[in-house]
This record gives sequence, C-alpha cells and structure tokens, in this order.
Amino acid sequence: MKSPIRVAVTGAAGQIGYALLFRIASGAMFGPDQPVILQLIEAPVEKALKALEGVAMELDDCAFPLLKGIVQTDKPEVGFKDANWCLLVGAKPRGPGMERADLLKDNGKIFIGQGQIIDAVAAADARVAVVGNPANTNCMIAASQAKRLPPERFTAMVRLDQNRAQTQLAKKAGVDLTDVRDIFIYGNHSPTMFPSFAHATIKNQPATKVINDLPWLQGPFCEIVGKRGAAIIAARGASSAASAANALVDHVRSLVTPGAIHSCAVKSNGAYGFDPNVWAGMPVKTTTVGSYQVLPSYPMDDFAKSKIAATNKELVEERSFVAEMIKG
Ligand code: NAX
Repeated sequence: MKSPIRVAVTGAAGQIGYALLFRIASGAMFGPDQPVILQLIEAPVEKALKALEGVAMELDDCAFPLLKGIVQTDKPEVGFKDANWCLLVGAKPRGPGMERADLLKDNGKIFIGQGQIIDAVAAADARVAVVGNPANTNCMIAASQAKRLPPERFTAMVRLDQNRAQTQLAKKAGVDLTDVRDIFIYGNHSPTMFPSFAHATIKNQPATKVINDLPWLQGPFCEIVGKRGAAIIAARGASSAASAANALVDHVRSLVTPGAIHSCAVKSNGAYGFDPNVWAGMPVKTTTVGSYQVLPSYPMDDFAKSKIAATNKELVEERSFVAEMIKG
C-alpha cells in the first residue's frame, strides 16, 4: 500500500463538496491503490461548520478503505498543512445586483489569503486546482501570492466545459460519447469560452466533416456549451454540482496520469495569442504526475482566432479589476 496523500478541499460542506468528497475517498480521483487523508476547510460560519460535521460523519459511515483520516477546520493554515493537493472549491457567490468587478474583488481577498497560506504550509510537491468562480482569475490571484510554488502548480478547471462539449458533439453526430476525441476548451470558464471543434474527431474523422454543419458548430454548439451552466440553474434551481465534482475528478485524474491530453486552465505562455499574464484554458499533455506541457500547435482559423481574442479580452479585463490587489 502506498502512503496516504493529503487532499485539502475548501468549500467542503457546499454542494460540489458533497458530490466530490465521496468520489475522492472511494479512489476515483487518485486511483484504487492510493490512500488519502481529507483536510476539509470551511468558512468560519456556524451553519457551514455544522454541515461539515455531518459530511464527515457520512464519510465515516461509508467505511472507505482508502480514507485514512479526516480533518475538519475553518483555519486554512490547518487545512492546507502538508497538503499534496489543494482543491479550491469554496468561493463567495455572486449576489443579486452584484457587479462582476465586486465579485472579483471579494473573491480576490479569499484567494490572496489562500495562495499565501498554501505557499507557506502545503507540501513541497503541492498542486492547486481552482473551481470557485471566477475560476481562472481566482487561480491567477492565488498563484500571484506564491513565492515557493511555481505558477505551473496552479491550474483552474475548464474540464466541465470540455465534458459538456464532448457530449453535445456525440449527441449531434448520433455516436457514442467515446467516439468523440480532442475537443478542447480555450480561454475563460465563462460564456466567452471557446470549444474548439475544428480539431475534434469523431470515429477518427474530423468532427466538422462528420457533423457537416458549420453554422451549427459556430453558433448553437458554442452557445449551448458556453451557457450550459445557466441552463442548469434555470432547470434545477441550483448550479451544477455533481457534474462539476465529476469534472474535478477528471481534471485531477488526468493531471496524475502521464500521457493524458486534456483541457486545463494554466498560466499562459503566449500560446494561441493569450496574454502571458492570464490563466487560460488550453490543451495540455500530462508529462509526469502533476506536471504537464501545453500543446501549442493546433492551427486556428479566423473564426477561432476571433473567439480566442474575445475570451482573452475578458480575462485581461478580469485581471485589471484585481491588479491593485495582487501587486504587493
Ligand atoms: P456552495 O455555495 O454550495 O458551496 C460553497 C461553499 O464554500 C460553502 O459551504 C461556503 O461556506 C464555502 N466557503 C465560502 N468561502 C470560503 C472560504 N473562504 N474558505 C472555505 N470555504 C468557503 O457552492 P458550490 O455549488 O459548491 O460551488 C462552489 C464554487 O464552484 C462556486 O464559486 C461556483 O460558482 C463554482 N463552480 C465552478 C465551476 C467550474 O467549472 N469551474 C462549475 C460549477 C460551479 O458553478
């Protein structure tokens, strides 16, 4: 048996947390031979901490053989201590009438603090995956505070968008989901994201050829994927939770599986025209456990370039809203 790894999860008593923790403890994220210690972090709010107690009781009641310990805390310095993976799910939701700039600033404060504490107390090999929205910019903010951990250790999740796009292509083509490959998400986890269909394949043929409906791919397809989160809220009365938790399992699983090729929001190195100071979704290939390289060579046509320019513009704007905060 391997020695346990420590997995810190913020927002652990939230709805994504509730769909996520049991999957981690069952081995879905790190594999069936990797024991885990869950370090569950909640906001210092009585109701949330009480709910967390209940979640921990249920985890105990599952008798997961791989679960070797549970820490419950509202103190990030305790929760992130020696963590090998820090999954930043908790964030302040956008309230009614709240401006995006204010949401960014409120969350900015949370992610500045968490970035500093992770850098100070997490394990030497720590990796950070951000889900809490606005995920790309929150990730950039947390990474900006790290002096010890390099920026490549900080990724944000666009995997839910990739999964959504894969399913939509499979439905349109009337094929099995597994026949659809190489569909990647570029840019922000927001309606401006670009699901780049031009390089996707269906049964090893170009998806554009199999679907043979460019207006649908450029229009409704991009729109359905970009606005899927809102459609779920409209239908369910609550935001995506199980699918988001599942996507985080996929995100991390791919990052610990050498050879996996997947969409991930990472620090831009200028590839695809992204500003080098933003975290943007793009295709990456996992090299060694927890490390990856950007696959920079998918050619882009004018349509793709304009979509990427739009999502890049939004990321640069988000960054400008918090530029003052991350200076020091
Ligand atoms: P919930 O509101 O159900 O849960 C959030 C939890 O975070 C709460 O229990 C809250 O007490 C806790 N929290 C708040 N501030 C905290 C802090 N400073 N430290 C620790 N815990 C803190 O939200 P949920 O539905 O679980 O969603 C969590 C986040 O994921 C939201 O920001 C949401 O927008 C985002 N999403 C991101 C997605 C993505 O693909 N990147 C998709 C799904 C989801 O919308």
